[in-house]
Amino acid sequence: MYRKNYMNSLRTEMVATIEEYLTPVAQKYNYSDVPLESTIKWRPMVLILGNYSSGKSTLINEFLGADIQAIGQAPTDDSFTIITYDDSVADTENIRVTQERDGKFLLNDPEYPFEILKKHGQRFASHFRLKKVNSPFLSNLALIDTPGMLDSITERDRGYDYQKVIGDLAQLADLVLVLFDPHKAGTVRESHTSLRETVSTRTFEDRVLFVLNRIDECASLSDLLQVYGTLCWNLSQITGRKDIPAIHLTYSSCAAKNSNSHPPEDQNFLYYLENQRKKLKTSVLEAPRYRLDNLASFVETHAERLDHFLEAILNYRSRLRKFRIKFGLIGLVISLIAGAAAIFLGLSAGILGGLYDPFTIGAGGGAAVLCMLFWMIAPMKYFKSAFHRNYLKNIDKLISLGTQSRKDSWQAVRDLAYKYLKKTNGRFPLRDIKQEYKSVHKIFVEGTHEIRKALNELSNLKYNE
Ligand SMILES: Nc1nc2c(ncn2[C@@H]2O[C@H](COP(=O)(O)OP(=O)(O)OP(=O)(O)O)[C@@H](O)[C@H]2O)c(=O)[nH]1
Ligand SMILES: [Mg+2]
Repeated sequence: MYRKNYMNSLRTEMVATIEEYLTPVAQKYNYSDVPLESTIKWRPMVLILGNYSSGKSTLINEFLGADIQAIGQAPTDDSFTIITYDDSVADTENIRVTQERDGKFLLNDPEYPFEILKKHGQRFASHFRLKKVNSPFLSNLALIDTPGMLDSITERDRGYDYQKVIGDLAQLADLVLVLFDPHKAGTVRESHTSLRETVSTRTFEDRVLFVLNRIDECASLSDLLQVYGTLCWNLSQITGRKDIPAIHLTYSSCAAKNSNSHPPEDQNFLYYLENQRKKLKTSVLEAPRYRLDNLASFVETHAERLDHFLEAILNYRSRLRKFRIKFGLIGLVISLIAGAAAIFLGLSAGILGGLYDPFTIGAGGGAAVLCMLFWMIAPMKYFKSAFHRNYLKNIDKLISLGTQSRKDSWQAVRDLAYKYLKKTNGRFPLRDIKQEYKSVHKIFVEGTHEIRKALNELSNLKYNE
């Protein structure tokens, strides 16, 4: 209970930090169209991907404790279904769908974080829906059932970009389950690529769980080992890594009873793997904890990017100031020389009386002032616009790119900085930006440190504490 409360208050605090410090800056500079917190303030989500008929819906029904999703041998379900808790129904015995909503509603309701999926169009909207279910399993998380992956030729007929939808959903999700079955243990290259692109490398290992499902369909242990070997090989090819990710080996004992034709003595190995299904369920129930990690990296990533954006803009101004001082001094020296030259010429032409004559001093001073005014109007303006063009062309010079992390985050806001400087022509309210930089920088440096400390404390608490 203590752990749960601790997690909830940590979550609320992080969302409040984003809302108060990051979103106003993000929206002001067009870093994000929607409030940053809108994608993460809803409940933790678990995305379930896999080939068609790999057992996604069966697994979900098992978690929920009722037949909520349709199952079948052929590609059965071509919809993305958000399955969430209905806390308005007190009864948790007779588990059922208590409410259904269609895609149009879901994509437009600000209560849900799915507005970013609107861009996938009408066809996608008609394949997107929400089910509310009164299963206690859902009390702290939501599940997303997805249409099975097909081969890439058939994928093209869906009428929307399946890979991109998966990518966007993976970005919203706190945990992603990728299911394989023994018959198709290596045909998810494309989906894996889109996962790799969207799930940040920092959290990929923790957030993506691979599951080899339906293992009861392996005729014997050696058959299973062969399938497992093929899957490991394919995954290492896809991920480009030598180490093999952990793979849960599971099956549905209920579905197995109805379908299995293998002699039981050849399938003794199943006995040793029975606990894997339970372990998988425990990992899924840990989604709220993953949400905290996810939130922490969310704060870190966006604070870092906004920090670098503002840093670049401020650097532009401080360099412009130095440039102005330098060229002002040059102008002053030239003006003084011009004044002295005017005195010298006047004296030698006999127009002026003597060196200490007030008229002589006035004429020299006047010439210097005129020269300075001219300098400020014409050459200075020209050099300033050359300065501006130069920095727009070499915008990377505005920030030091010493580490890979700085390079990555700068890459994400480089265009934004370019557009902002171009639009404002280098004229912007400095005091406001300094203030914004101060608060974003504080979150970036101290806030993220505090969050990590709290997460470490949390990991020291026992699961049922
Ligand atoms: N033997 C066996 N059969 C299973 C297992 N899990 C699911 N099945 C069966 O496999 C078939 C497909 O299961 P689904 O749960 O519909 O698979 P899905 O991944 O949701 O499929 P799509 O929605 O079409 O992508 C059904 O007939 C299930 O009964 C399992 O662990 N073992
Ligand atoms: Mg299904």
